[in-house]
Order: sequence, then structure tokens, then C-alpha cells
Amino acid sequence: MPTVIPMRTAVFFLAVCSSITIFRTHLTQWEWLDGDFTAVAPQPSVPVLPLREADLNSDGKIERIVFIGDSVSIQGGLETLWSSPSDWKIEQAQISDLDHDGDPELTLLVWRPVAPWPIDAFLPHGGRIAGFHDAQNQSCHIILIRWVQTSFRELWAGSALAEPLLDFYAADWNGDGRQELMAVETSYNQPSMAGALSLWEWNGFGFSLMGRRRTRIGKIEILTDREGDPSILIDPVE
Ligand SMILES: [Ca+2]
Ligand SMILES: [Ca+2]
Ligand SMILES: [Ca+2]
Repeated sequence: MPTVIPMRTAVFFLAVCSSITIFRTHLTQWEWLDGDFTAVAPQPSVPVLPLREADLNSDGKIERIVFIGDSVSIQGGLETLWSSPSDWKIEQAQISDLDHDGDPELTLLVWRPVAPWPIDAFLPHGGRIAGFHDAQNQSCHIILIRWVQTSFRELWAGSALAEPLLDFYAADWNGDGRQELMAVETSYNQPSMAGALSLWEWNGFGFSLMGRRRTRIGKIEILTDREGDPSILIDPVE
């Protein structure tokens, strides 16, 4: 699991004392402004958790996302409607509408064994995804799961990310009424260190990069304000 950890105490101060003084002055609050992640003056905000309940199959009943160890399942009442494959390690799960079709889907941050393309065996240096995995040959992916007619299926599975993620949060980051994917990026060489924030938008076939801000990140917390606008509280590396 990521070593980027929540900062409940710091957020409490930010929420309650935002107009006074934040004792830990090295904390900064960031928003997506004018096409970039930008440090802003502290705004009254509270921590927000990823959505894990919704009617995912349009039957009028709520399904729940349940973590058991590194696995995730979709539960409808007492029935398990979908479970993640046994060789997936799920780091984060959120119900989202990243593809903007008006229906909720489940977005997962997944580590799974590297699956090279067959032609890669014939290419020098391991082929196209060489390097996009860690020392245990695990690669990092964003995968979207949604209801299709009679069952939950992969709506979209991204290829191995060049820069693996520690965390993500789907929200309307730019205020246009549609969700984007905010990603906390790390590297396969130092997978516990966060070194960048990036924002991605759905393009109909996958995600396009809207921007990336490299910054020193020790701890991070996702916040939301009274209007539901998201922000990020960052405690930089000491
Ligand atoms: Ca349902
Ligand atoms: Ca959707
Ligand atoms: Ca948006």
C-alpha cells in the first residue's frame, strides 16, 4: 500500500482555522486553476473519501464496493456480483463517471503481473513496455468496470502506466461539470515516493493528459469545499 498517509489533524486545522493560522505552515492546499495544479490560500474544506456505494446496474438497488485484503468485490445485498481477479492487487477503488455517459462505473488502481505483447519477445531490450514494471514484475494500471446488459465487465483497461500511481481521485477538477482523473504519481524504482500530480480527461478511447505538476510530496489528503469543489492538501517531503 502507498506510504502517502492521511493528515486528519492537519485537515481539521484547515477546516476549522482556515481564516486564522495553520500551525504547520509548510502544508499547502492545491487546486486545478487555469490548466495547472496551483497552490492557493487555505480554503475551508473537509476530507473526502472515495464514493463506494451507488446503483451500478440500474436496478434501483444500491451496490457496495467492498475491500478484502488486496481484492475488491461488488456486492448487491448478500450477493457478490463481481470480484477482482486473484492476481490483481487493488490499491484504490472509486465509483465515478469518468467516461461521462451518465452511468456510474467502478474505477480501480491495479497492480498486476506484466503481460508483454507476444512480439515483445522478439524485440531487443524487452520491447515497448520494458521498464514499466517494478522489481517483482508487477505493472500499474487504471481499469474501469461497468455493468453491461447482464454482468460487470471491463469497460476499459489501460496499458501499463509509464509513471505508476500511488492514488487517484475522480472529481470535476476544472468546474466544467464533468469528471477528470487526478493521479498521484510515483516511479517503479521508488514506488513509495510521490513525485507528481497529473490530471487526465476521457477522450472516448482512453485518457489524455491535461497537465502534470512535479512537486515534493510527503503526505496528501483529498479535500472538498462547501460547493463540492476538490482540492489537495500536500505536506512536502521533509
Ligand atoms: Ca443496483
Ligand atoms: Ca460512466
Ligand atoms: Ca471537469
